[in-house]
Amino acid sequence: MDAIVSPESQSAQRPGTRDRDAAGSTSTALMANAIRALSMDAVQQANSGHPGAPMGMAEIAVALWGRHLRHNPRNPRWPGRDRFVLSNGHGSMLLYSLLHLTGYDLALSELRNFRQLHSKTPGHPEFAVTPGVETTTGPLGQGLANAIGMALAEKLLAAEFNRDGHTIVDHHTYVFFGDGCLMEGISHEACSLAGAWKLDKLIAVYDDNGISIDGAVAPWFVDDTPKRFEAYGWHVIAAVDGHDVDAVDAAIAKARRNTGKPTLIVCKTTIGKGAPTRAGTAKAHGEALGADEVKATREALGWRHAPFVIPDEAYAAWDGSAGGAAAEAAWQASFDAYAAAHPELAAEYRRRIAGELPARWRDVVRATAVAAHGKAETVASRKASQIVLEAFTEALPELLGGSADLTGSNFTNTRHTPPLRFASDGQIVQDIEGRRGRHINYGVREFGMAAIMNGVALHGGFIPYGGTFLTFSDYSRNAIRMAALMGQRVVHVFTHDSIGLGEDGPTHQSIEHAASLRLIPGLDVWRPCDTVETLVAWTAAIESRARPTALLLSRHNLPYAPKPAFDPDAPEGAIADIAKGAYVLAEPGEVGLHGKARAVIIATGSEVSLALNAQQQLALAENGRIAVRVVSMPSTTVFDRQSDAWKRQVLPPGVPRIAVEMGASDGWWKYGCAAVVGIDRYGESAPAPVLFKHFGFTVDNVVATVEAVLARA
Ligand SMILES: Cc1ncc(C[n+]2csc(CCOP(=O)(O)OP(=O)(O)O)c2C)c(N)n1
Repeated sequence: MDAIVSPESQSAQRPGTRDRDAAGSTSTALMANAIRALSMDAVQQANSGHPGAPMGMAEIAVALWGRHLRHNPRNPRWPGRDRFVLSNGHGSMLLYSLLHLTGYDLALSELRNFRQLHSKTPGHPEFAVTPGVETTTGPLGQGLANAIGMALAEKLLAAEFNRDGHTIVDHHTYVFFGDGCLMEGISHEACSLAGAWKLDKLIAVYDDNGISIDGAVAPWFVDDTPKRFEAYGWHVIAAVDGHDVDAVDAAIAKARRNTGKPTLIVCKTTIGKGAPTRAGTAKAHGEALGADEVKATREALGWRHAPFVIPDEAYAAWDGSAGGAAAEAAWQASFDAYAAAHPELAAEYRRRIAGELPARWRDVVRATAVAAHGKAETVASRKASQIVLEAFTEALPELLGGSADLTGSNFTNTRHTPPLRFASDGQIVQDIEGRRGRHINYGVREFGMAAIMNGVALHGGFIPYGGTFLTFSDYSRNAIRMAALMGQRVVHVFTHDSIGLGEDGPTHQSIEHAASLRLIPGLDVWRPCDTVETLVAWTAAIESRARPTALLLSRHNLPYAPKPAFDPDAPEGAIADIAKGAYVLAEPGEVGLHGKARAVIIATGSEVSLALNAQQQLALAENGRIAVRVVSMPSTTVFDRQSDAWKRQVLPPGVPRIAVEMGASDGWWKYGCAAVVGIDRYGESAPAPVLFKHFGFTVDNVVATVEAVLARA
């Protein structure tokens, strides 16, 4: 462990940064106090927010943003920029102040409107709302995991695209965080992986102020944080005076020279530094200082400017436009040289960063669909997913797979995705064919996996997907929600999606999970019934550039559902219908009946074959030859976005509907169902066929339910 207690300016200058402290400490004090003033004034004006962390981290911010961070305020999205994450997102005014002061398109009026409706300064930093915000933070711990995902993406892209003499992927990921992030369990999951992955371009700065909402953390947070991170395999720089810009600068410079390990810099700070009576107290954490304390803070800091007035010298000291433009130009020049030497690689890099799919993508979809339809295999949908992935991972090098220690159950790996491994020097191991890993063993870390995938997606260059059992989606749920809130293309492969997993029992059997995932706005949930539907679900997930997707897949085998509308010479029509989330799979004519359906059975996933069998049985003479239509609804969330015309076409008004799904019945009533064959209690431990019978997922029960509905009508 290294300790840096005395200032030792060893800042390695990079293009786009300059040592603003050449004029002496006046300029650093001015820069830090500009952050303090803006933060306390904005929180005071809103009478809501968190002044303590921004005021306490002001000098740390001067050291990083003033001396190291490679960024261009005029173009926040250029690929060569360093990434910065404020994981303690409640300190959002720190980031908003920095973005404003360094020259991003964030006017002072936006800071005056802190936390107000439709301002660019919401209470917590939000991706795509404020230019320069790399990820949405606030749920503590996740920003740290996002940063780790970003650093992983950088490392993987560097290995894939850099060539001798052409280092085009070469940036750092910096993350600030506090006690709260460290107390959250996800910090363990993610930081442990960062150590295993030897992410040496990751520099994490801990705001060690010893305060959280309930007060001084000493009674409930006794971890030895430096030792904890050393145990993860991090390089730790401890006991840095977080109010000494030169000391923090020296620590960052040292971290940047470090190779083979991520770096933690522990900065001792005082929360609310500068506020005479609030500094060092829990009150500074999340309350406006109050008019008197704001006034007293101004006096104590010698800050003679009115609220929201920043002197020109402070703007001049902070301005990052010229340096940023130079940094970007330097990167562009190196990229141009790369493009001249390696035109195909450069084109591929541009495509990957833009998140576009290759030209032949749709041909791959078509061919995979035709093959699946032709084979009409009976397989579990988790296996169908792997069959699709075999084709898609070959066609899309950006697919970066993984599983939370259930690879052999989730079937997330393919022949094209060797396991990702790192050598002791941090290099990515290549297999005998020279391939680097593309499938991540996340270990038993569902939440960490989900939040890291968000970071990978935010970085760009990859489409991350990761697997676990559907029931454990609860562990990752908040990260799934964050992906949806941010509109990120992340794919969750959730297998073992029902009581159909059998003997593992109720702890593992999903009941409410499909319904509850469908409640997350912006998340698409698919529960396909066979190989072709699984292909369409995966295709939709990959083409949904601004949405995450959850694929709910069975453990047990599912027969292929015949698709009368599927034309192998022109499969596009059938694919497009399935892609609408629900479609008519079988009209009464498929079972020899003519005339209109008297009822519609709506089924998803593994229950589609049950619905088809019930349709057949209802058509028998002893059942009175009841004509029913079977609608397969692999995605309610997608179907809900379709036109009214399509909805009426699939679910004709006036015809009773019966839903069949092995899960909570709640969500089905919105489709006007007359009955739902579902499960509203926990499962049981037994072989799957026994459970299907026990819970009423039998042809007889579905038939009886339809008959009862018609008898009532
Ligand atoms: C997952 C999660 N749980 C709870 C909160 C509510 N919360 C916001 S800040 C905070 C305390 C954070 O303490 P620390 O990181 O030390 O921040 P500081 O007091 O230094 O500002 C809590 C519990 C949250 N934002 N996210």
